[in-house]
Parts: sequence; structure tokens; C-alpha cells
Amino acid sequence: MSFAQQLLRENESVWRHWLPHPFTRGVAEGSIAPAVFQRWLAQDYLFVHEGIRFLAVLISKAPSPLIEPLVETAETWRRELALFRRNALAQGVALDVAPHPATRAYLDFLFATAHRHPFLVGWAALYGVEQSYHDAWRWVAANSRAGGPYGEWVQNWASDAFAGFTRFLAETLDAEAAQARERELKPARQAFAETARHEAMFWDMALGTDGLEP
Ligand code: MP5
Repeated sequence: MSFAQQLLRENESVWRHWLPHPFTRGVAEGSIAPAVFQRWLAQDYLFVHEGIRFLAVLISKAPSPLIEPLVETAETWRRELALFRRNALAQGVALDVAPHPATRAYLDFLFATAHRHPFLVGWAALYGVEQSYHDAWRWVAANSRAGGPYGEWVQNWASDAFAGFTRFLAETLDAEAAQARERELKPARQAFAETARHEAMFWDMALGTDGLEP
């Protein structure tokens, strides 16, 4: 079993927390309250916008062949911001909100992981970020009718192109792990596991289960 497959296997129970999550189930069924979706929209916009700094740290540590794929990833995230802005404008959602503590904690974790550890560890976190969203939105795609109001979001993360991107992340992770020292694999496992838990907390936050106002 490849390193990426091991990580997925080791974190199956966390994955099950949000596959599906009441939030994504609500999106698939079209029953999600607009205010709940809008909270996710504003917080995820912040996540992607600030998350580009995480990519920047990874770029600074990347082996040469991975510089361009990471710059392309940053460009994809930048383009994605237009999708958020367009939807926010259409729904009258303010995007200049403060980060929810769950968003802040996720971002701080990513920054610290990329800064403090060898490149492989940050890459493992990036793989967790992207694979988890791909799986979450692929579930939405498989469980909602085509042409629903959230089609753009589904297309963004559930597409074949995005699947190809997550495969690239997994294969590169495997190649990097094969060359890494054993002492780097443990923090990489931890970073992936922690990423999966932040994903769980992010969905909980979006749903508003903390009971706080958006
Ligand atoms: C992603 C995201 C995927 N947008 N939000 C969270 C909480 N996790 C993962 O990242 P991207 O930049 O949208 O591909």
C-alpha cells in the first residue's frame, strides 16, 4: 500500500465524520439554510485567500520540479476566489468578515506545519486539504441532482480535472516519502491526521454547531 493510501486508511474514522457531513448532505438535498451556506462561503473564501500564504511557504521549500506545480496551484486558488466573490455578490454576502476561530486554527496549523517541518510534511498537509475537499464534494455530486443551485461548487472540487490533481498530489507524496528518512514520515502522518481533523471542525463550524452567530 502506498504512503498516501496508508494515510487515507489511518484516518478513515475522521473521514467518516464528514463523509457525508450534515452540511454537505444539506447542500446535496438543497435543504441547507441560506445563512448557513453563506457562513461557509465567507469563511472558505478567507481560508483559500489566506491559504495562498501556506502555498508560498511550500514553494520556498520545494524541490525544483515542484515549484511550477505549486505556483499553478496558487494560481488555481487565486482564480477560485473569483467564484467566491461572484457568489458572494449575488447573495449579498460580506467577505470582509473576521476569521472564525476554526478557520484561524486551521490556517495557523498549515502555516506552522509548512514553516517548521521539511517540505514533505507540508506537502502531506496539502494533500489532506485537497483530497478531503475532493471527497466531500464528490459525495455531493453523487447525491444531488444535476443542475442544482450548487453546481458550480460541485464542479469546482468534484471534477475529473480536480481528481487528476489529487492523484498528482498523492503520487508526488509517495515519491517524496520513498526518499525521506523515517523520522520525517512520522510528522507527515501527524500533519495529515491533523488536517483531517481540521476539516471536520471546519464543517462543524460552517454548520454552526458551536451555536454562535456567523
Ligand atoms: C479546501 C477548501 C480546498 N477550499 N476549504 C477547506 C476548508 N478545505 C479544503 O482547497 P482549494 O483551494 O479550494 O482547492
